[in-house]
Amino acid sequence: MKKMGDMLLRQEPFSEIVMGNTAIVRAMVEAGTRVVTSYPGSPTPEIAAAVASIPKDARPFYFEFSTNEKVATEVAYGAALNGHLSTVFFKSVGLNVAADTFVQLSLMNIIGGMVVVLGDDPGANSSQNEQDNRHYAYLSYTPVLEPANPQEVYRFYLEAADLSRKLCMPIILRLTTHVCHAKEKVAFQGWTPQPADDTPRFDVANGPYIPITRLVFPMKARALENLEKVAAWAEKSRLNQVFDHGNRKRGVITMGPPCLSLLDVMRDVEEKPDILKLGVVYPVPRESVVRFLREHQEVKVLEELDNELEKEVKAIAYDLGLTTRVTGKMDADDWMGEYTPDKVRQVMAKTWPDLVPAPVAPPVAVEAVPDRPPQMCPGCGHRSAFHAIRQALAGTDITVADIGCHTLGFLPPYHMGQLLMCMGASTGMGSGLSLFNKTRKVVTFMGDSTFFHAGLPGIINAIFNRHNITMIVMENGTTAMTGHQDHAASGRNFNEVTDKIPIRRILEGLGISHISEVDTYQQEQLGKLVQEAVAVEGFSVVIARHPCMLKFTREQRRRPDFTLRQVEIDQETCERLHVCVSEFGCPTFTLGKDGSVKVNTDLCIGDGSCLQACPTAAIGKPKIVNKAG
Ligand SMILES: Cc1ncc(C[n+]2csc(CCOP(=O)(O)OP(=O)(O)O)c2C)c(N)n1
Repeated sequence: MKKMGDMLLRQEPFSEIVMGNTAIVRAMVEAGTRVVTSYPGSPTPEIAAAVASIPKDARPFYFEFSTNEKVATEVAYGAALNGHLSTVFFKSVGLNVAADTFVQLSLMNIIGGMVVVLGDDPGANSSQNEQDNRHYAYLSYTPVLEPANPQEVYRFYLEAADLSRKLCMPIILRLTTHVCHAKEKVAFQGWTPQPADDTPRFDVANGPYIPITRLVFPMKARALENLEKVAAWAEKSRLNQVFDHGNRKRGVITMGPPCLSLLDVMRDVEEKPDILKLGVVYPVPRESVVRFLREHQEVKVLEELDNELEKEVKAIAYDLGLTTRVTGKMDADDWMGEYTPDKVRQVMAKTWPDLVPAPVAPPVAVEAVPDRPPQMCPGCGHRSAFHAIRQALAGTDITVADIGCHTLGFLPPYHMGQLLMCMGASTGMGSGLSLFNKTRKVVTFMGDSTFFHAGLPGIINAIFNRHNITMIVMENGTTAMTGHQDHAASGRNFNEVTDKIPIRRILEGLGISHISEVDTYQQEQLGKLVQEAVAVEGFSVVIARHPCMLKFTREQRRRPDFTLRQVEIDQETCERLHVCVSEFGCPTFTLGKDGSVKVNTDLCIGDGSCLQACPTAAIGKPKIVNKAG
């Protein structure tokens, strides 16, 4: 990590193979960014990992993980009003949480400049939907730059920062999963550290900053004027690019990764269409589009997810009465998933079958890759919790999931969590499910990071409105699902020890009278506490606690005195009831064709949480094995 940190601060120009998520941090350094904020969410957490690789005292900017995306946006905005170039980054759905703040940003005179980095997720690789955040750009009058690869991530961030500073307005840098995680050799320019100006420059005279009543109108007018300035700049921007193949019959207007896939698909095509690749995707550079339309008889708009660009291009063609035939999604009917080369080949083959032959099935049948459903790690405290809670509940209860590793409780064999929405939604949904419901207990789950992120309003609502539900806080001390980022109850904050804000004390402070807590490995006790809690009329809480074992084991394995322990199954005692496989479900156990159960020694971490699951006590206590991790 130190090596990465050193690289990110190198002063001479250099080239290095890096991810998009790393390239952007170098750009932040070069641009003179002073404040960076975030809340973790894929595909962006590696940006924070790259930030963390620069030691705090050498880091030229302040970084924080805020409690959620809205707060992160507000912190970055506040800093920018003092004159500091700021950046906030988060995942696609993070913008839904940040939206109430975000949509006002373009109304404000953000004197320091502010770049909003979005990690959109076509393909829903790690999100609960595929939302196309270009829609937010339209509704908030915020320009969008969209890079296609790590080199462009670096370049586009520098442009976004510059533009944002000059026009004192927010700029969205829209990344997608592919761009965040792709690796390529990126050429970086040199960097000369500049002395920071820490004068707090906030001045009401730069405002208005209070968007109420009639003030809203001049502020909105400012946003619209800024958008026009960006549109004029976009016409000349080298972020837009024409690939002139001398084909005046057919052209493609595209952007980001779909453009790279298109170039790939067109490699062997003789009559390659011309390509207009937009880097400024909102506002669309109208003149450039008009020129391209006039030059071609047919234009295909190729874009991932929704058809924002297609609507723009068609509207321009219609307004000017152009006869160019424009096609897009409406013809190709392909609104889902990443535009990989295979996908783009399919789409293009529908539009121009004479140019791009439809993909043929591979000549040799390729064996399908076996399904690998997500699962909890060996030793995961959530597994012990779900195993115990499922047995403790009556079976008719309604169980409500929340977002996090514990969402996986919905999978067989636990079936704990029958509905899911978004972070922090479990308590509100559970409250609704408890209304007019005298017969089925409602049990909701929530992770500890989620508790602080968006959990509290629903909890306070349940207390205030006396909803009859039991909440189980799955406290593992970290934001596990997104890669172990700290949160307010972790006792650490971005690598530094800090005070915990204890969840129990918050709940007590809210006046909840029934709160119990237990380590989830104490499965019987946990089951009893859950039964007691659901018997309570009103809002009750069980804190089901166990440290994230993936994090714990990783840390242990780095210690020189680490010894690996593993469990063993006594085949004499084992009655082949298979509870460890079919009910406890630790992936460590594998079922042989002869019905015997074996321990997978590549997986077992010797936590011993499985011992309680075996009715015949055939699983022996974890023993030291002569193998270091
Ligand atoms: C609005 C939003 N922001 C971020 C994420 C990414 N994300 C998925 S799960 C999760 C939190 C997981 O932490 P926690 O609640 O502690 O549960 P754990 O994974 O530790 O069980 C986050 C931040 C998201 N899904 N939605």
